[in-house]
Amino acid sequence: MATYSAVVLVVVVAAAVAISSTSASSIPADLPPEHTVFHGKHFEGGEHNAQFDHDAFLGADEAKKFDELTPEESKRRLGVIVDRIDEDKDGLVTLAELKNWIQYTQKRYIDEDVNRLWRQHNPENNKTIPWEVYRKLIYGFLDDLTKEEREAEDNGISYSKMLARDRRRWAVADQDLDDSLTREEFTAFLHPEDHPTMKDVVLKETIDDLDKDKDGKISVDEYIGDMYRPAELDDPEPEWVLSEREAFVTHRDLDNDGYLNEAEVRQWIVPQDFDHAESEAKHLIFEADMDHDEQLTKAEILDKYDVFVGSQATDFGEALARHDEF
Ligand SMILES: [Ca+2]
Ligand SMILES: [Ca+2]
Ligand SMILES: [Ca+2]
Ligand SMILES: [Ca+2]
Repeated sequence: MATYSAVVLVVVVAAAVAISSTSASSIPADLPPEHTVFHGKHFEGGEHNAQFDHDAFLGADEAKKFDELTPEESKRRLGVIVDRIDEDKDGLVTLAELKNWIQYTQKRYIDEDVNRLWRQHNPENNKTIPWEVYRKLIYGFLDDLTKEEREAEDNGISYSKMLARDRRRWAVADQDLDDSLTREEFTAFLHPEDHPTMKDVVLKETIDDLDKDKDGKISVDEYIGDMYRPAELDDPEPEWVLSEREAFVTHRDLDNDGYLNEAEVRQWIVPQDFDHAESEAKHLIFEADMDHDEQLTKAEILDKYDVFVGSQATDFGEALARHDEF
């Protein structure tokens, strides 16, 4: 499990940033794309989240299309993709080939996402989008709300806070300080996870989200509260939560003062040498490599097609599992 926990760490940024989506009921559907584009947690409640792998392997848009397919059609298309991944056409998919593919799909996903939003926010295709244009488009409705409505909090998040957060992220993405974003700057704004210059602001956003009592440091309960909330107050904590508490003490709180400071959160969510695509490629090989030669044949991949892509069958399986609970 050691490799996976590293993936969870990076994804916690995404989960923390996406907190606003948990209060989505009262928020217009077209609110800030950057609060929703992040993918979900790789492991949630200790359960493996297959959707995370599908998104990494296909890109989120493409993964959605596969969810509509029959298992047969899903496998057929996966077969075509495997032939593309196998760059040297030797019939085996290596770690390097799989890693290249994952990087390619992620880049394609980000390009398409930015293209779509760029057109939407800038229909005349000007060189830049000024802050005021973006603010009016996304937060213009705030002008008609009362101060109380703007500051009403749902799970620690209010419209005012979302606006302030976007404003801060915008300012960091704006490299040439003209308060307008070029397409490149806008990409950093929407997808800060891949931009070294955006690391600090993502770190700040994560700490803001986790630090519920606003004392500037993350207690073990704040750390756990982001991943787990008991249904009833006195419910005993499941095993995985107890081991997360232990991980806090042994791996996260490096100076053993009982809290995570900024440096410790940074080390946790943006470790120096962490490679998302490589870690995901290793995970997929681990899941499908039946003969343990650390490469995948097409047969091995198609055999575990539900690990790589979705289909109606997976949804059907989930529906059945849910039905069993009742
Ligand atoms: Ca090959
Ligand atoms: Ca600019
Ligand atoms: Ca705190
Ligand atoms: Ca500490």
